[in-house]
Amino acid sequence: MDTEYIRRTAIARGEETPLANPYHTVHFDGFHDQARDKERTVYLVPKGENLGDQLTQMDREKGLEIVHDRLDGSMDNKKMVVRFFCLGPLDSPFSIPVIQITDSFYVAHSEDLLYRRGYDYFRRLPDDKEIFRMLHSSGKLIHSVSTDWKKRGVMIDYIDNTVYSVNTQYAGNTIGLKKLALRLAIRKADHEGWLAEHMFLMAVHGPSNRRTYFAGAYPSGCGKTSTSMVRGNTIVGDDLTYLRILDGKIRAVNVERGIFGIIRSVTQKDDPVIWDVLHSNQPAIFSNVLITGDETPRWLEDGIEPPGSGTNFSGDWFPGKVDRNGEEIPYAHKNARYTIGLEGLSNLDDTLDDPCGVEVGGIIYGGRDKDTWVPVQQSLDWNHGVVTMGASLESESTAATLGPSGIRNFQPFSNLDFISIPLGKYIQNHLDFGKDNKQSPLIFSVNYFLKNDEGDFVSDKLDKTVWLKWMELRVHGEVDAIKTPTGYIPIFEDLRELFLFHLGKDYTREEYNIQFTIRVPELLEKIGRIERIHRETVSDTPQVLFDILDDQRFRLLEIQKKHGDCISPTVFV
Ligand code: OXD
Ligand code: MN
Repeated sequence: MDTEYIRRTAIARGEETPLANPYHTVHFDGFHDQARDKERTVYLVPKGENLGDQLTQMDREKGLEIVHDRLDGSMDNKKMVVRFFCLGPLDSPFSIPVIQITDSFYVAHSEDLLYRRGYDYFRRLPDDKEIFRMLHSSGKLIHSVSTDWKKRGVMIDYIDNTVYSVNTQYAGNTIGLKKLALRLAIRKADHEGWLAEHMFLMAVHGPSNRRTYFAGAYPSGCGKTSTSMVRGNTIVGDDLTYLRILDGKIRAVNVERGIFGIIRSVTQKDDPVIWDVLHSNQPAIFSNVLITGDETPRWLEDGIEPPGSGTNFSGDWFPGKVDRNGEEIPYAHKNARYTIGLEGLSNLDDTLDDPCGVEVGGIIYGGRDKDTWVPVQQSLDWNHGVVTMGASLESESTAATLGPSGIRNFQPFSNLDFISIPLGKYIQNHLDFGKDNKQSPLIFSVNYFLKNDEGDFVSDKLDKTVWLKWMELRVHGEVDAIKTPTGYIPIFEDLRELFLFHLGKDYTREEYNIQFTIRVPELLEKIGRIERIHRETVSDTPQVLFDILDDQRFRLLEIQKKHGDCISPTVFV
């Protein structure tokens, strides 16, 4: 079988190492190659075109020259792997065929776990079918690791539907079907009137086993995978979703069939489904974890006593080991990952391969936000959700991208890293998508990271169970809500019941008041930030964005006059 050949060759070439569990391998990326490199990910733009100040771009001809030069000879004496895949279910209105060429058997092996095989599908394709093309070279390797990382680059040639990735191995930079194809898909979606999104897709199970599908956009490392895995529900996908209007309804599919997930803080208690898969006979590739003397993977915050030694991305590791700058090297990287197929998950939804996808009941936006958004709220309507939730999403940076973590960044739709058309146009596409649709999904925002004045989180990791169940009931009009200047928030008694039923927790009015207090000064500052970014850097922002932000500012100022800066939810009842 191809897959077995690919896996064995990855091991034989030292790109992966077998572990004690015969179904597991580990892959290490270079010390400087542990996350997505945003700065060196560049759109190649033909003369006369400009994608706007938010996107990194360069002249197409110059870019092609650079990338061809870097590729020249970079695969000498290596084997070329050519793979055929399909994004989305096969033979469906969502399918996009993709050819991947790579010199990395690790990349090919990862794609086998993550994507739908498409060789036969390719053979059936009409000659004029649009195909995405991915060309990857890890470049020069020393100890199986890309060494020319200073000349690393991801170049997106959208004119030719081709993405080049050179001198890097980290999967977020190299797996063509993941974020590289997403950038091409966003352009295709723009031309064809659908949406390609950085979203999970899941069924939230409501009363009488009703399944209501939600798509959720959270920046990398902000709880997207863990939300899609919340107990008592079923998962369709954790990262990439295509949405199309079919027969007047917004329907969606998972682009992938596997998970390339952050492993940090996966524990047996909080993430039992993933934990079980990672301890079973399902094939898995671990990356940038620590491997102990008995060939077992360990990751940060795994709920077990930290290891005393092992091998990690820095070589032999021991407690107190420091890097060249004197910084302590953790035993595993914060952005260490696992790569698995979805088929082993006990909570997999049975619609995964449905060619027409699932009907979407709700869309959720969530970021790492310490001081503005309440834990959950519903937008006033579609446009209000697109503008004040999707287009206003901000989040603190995480280890999924290179650079410092914890900095508040503009992260519209959690898709900014991948948007490949001018941002204003992308926002307009979202506005248009829900426009004529009587049954458009409801739009919600969530925030798992809100803190109190002492800097402590005001909600618990497991509380997202309740926020999901509340949103599910809202989609069916089965709970009321309280209208505030920023959206509809839950009624205390409903949450109290849901907490008791789903978590056996005695939810208090005091918790509710703290969590759902409207923080007027912070919200006004946020409006100011979003408005400024658009005025200064997004020349094609639709006017309606400014109007909706102005209205929200007005509502907040009015209420501030009457009730002050911190407004308890009881004020609105
Ligand atoms: C990912 C990412 O790996 O968004 O999914 O970085
Ligand atoms: Mn992602």
